Amino acid sequence: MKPTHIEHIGIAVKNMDEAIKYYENVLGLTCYAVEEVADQKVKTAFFMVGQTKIELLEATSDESPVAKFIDKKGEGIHHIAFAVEDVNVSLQNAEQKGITLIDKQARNGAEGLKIGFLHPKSTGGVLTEFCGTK
Ligand code: CMX
Repeated sequence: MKPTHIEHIGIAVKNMDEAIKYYENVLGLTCYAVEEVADQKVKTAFFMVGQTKIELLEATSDESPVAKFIDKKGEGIHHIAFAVEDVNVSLQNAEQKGITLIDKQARNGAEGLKIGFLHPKSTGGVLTEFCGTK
């Protein structure tokens, strides 16, 4: 159950191209992938920092969770993703400990990984994601 590391930090942005410039030109990172995750109604861009990634998130629809988040709170840190061995096991463990799940079952995320979210109302206000290969 214990996460091995922070897999990525998700950051909600209004304009992906503009945001990429900051991470590349100011921080000196390299955007190694841009991918649309249709299931989540987002476009993503990834940067590697050590073994952790920065994931920029741009909404692809007004119904996207990221569009709603930016409307309410503005751009900024959207979620933290913990690397776990088995997303379904981690979701079940969290639920047994009284946490409200957004996803009862792992679903497909960016980079071919399985993902599952915990509701921020039961995690101290931090939208929390489990991320893993199974
Ligand atoms: N972090 C912290 N709190 C958040 C939040 C976030 N990212 N997103 C929403 N909330 C809070 C809202 O501020 C709101 O709080 P208040 O009631 O105090 O105002 C509450 O949660 C409900 O928010 P809402 O705007 O009414 O939105 P919904 O309930 O419709 O949805 C949530 C909220 C978290 C269930 C939804 O955003 C969700 O399912 N998120 C998981 C999926 C996701 O975010 N996908 C995009 C990233 C995908 C990827 O990384 O590949």
